[in-house]
Amino acid sequence: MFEKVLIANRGEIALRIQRACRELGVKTVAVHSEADREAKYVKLADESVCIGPAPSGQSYLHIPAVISAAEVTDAEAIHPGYGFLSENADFAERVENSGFVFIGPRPETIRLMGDKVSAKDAMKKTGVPCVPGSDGALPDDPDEILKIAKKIGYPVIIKAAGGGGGRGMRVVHTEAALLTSVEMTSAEAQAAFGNPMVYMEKFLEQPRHIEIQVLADEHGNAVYLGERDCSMQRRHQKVLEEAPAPGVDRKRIATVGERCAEACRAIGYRGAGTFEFLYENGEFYFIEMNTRVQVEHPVTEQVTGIDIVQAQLRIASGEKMPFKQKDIHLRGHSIECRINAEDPHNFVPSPGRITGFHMPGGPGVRVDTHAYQNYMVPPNYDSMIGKLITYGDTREQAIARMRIALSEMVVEGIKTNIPLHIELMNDAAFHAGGTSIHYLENKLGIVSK
Ligand code: MV4
Repeated sequence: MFEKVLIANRGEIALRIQRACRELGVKTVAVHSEADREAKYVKLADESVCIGPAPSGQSYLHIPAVISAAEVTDAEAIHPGYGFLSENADFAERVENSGFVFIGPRPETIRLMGDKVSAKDAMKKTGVPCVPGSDGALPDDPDEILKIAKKIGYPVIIKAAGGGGGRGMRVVHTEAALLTSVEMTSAEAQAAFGNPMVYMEKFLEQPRHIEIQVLADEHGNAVYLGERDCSMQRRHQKVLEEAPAPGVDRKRIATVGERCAEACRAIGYRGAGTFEFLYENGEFYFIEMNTRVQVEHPVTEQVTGIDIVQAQLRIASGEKMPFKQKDIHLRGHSIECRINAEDPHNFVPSPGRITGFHMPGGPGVRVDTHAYQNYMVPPNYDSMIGKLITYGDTREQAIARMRIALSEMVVEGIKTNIPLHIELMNDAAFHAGGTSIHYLENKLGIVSK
């Protein structure tokens, strides 16, 4: 195991990684911006380095500053967390070329999955079910494009190869609108990602967003840790996640999960990863792969008993995974509510000082947060200040515990989305389970795209 790991992130995930390191006897280096200087998790780390001013471009995204911090502190490995540099293949490459271990997949893998066309192509080849669509990027020939759409059938969706996570896409309902939509998506993709390549898929109207968590080591072992339902979202921001996905046939999960694990073996995947699927009418359709630890990883930890961040550290240090697929059993149900510093009605961020802070507890309650009484939520970053995670033998018990935990939770001085979560815990469709990706936006009265 490593002696010392640098955590190239901030907030709750920086603390989460720090805890995993500490349990493994690994020393930690926190890097922070000027805005995060006083944060408690920075003081809790064995060492800390200020890497720049508040704007992330000059701190958490500034590759030379992060690598210099690893050099001056003599860290052996760098954990990128999620967001920031976590899926930046150039960063992973520079980390390795500077003699450090990147806690994540090989840079080539990150690059392969960063290009959504090559990612889908690789997955299709290894037997992962994909959304019907164009074979790779769209050609230039307009007649060919029209032919591809006719074959798929309208509505179709045009997506940028360089996009992902909801950026750079356009739905097309008629042949008349197709070519201009392709042109516009391509032009926008060139401007936003420096890559004009676009591809086409059948547009699924009411899917759920279900993802499969995988772990793979450098010795050819790969397992899937079940699934998460992340359908409750607003403008591509997940609001609540749960595991397992309500009402999905376990045999289907096992089949798709095994395909994901097999794909990992086929491409020599290393570390933790997530296969994102759309799920409609009992079928799974791969859309993207995430090569990082995800915000919602705790619900999988709760139902599998596996510490995903520790697994990342062990895998990166070259260890063999201590479990096989037959050792992995899902038990009970877990729900995660993302707690954001924002107005619960209009979702405008609400940074500022937390004047009152009380966290819930009791059986099956987990709180992952870096916040505390008197903590100043900086305006410079994502508004998520923590995650409330409950576990129960059944979904009903996890919901009951969540309702109680939310009622106990006190965050004063700033606005939070706790009232929205309380409302969701009392929502009939949420109770029934299996709502589509459009449910929350429709409930909130936003016309979904
Ligand atoms: C789709 C889709 C419907 N059909 N692809 C949005 C985020 C990106 N990861 C993929 N996205 C979608 N791709 C096809 N063929 C609908 C979405 C989508 C979505 C997906 C997951 C979670 C939330 C979403 C919200 C709107 C649209």
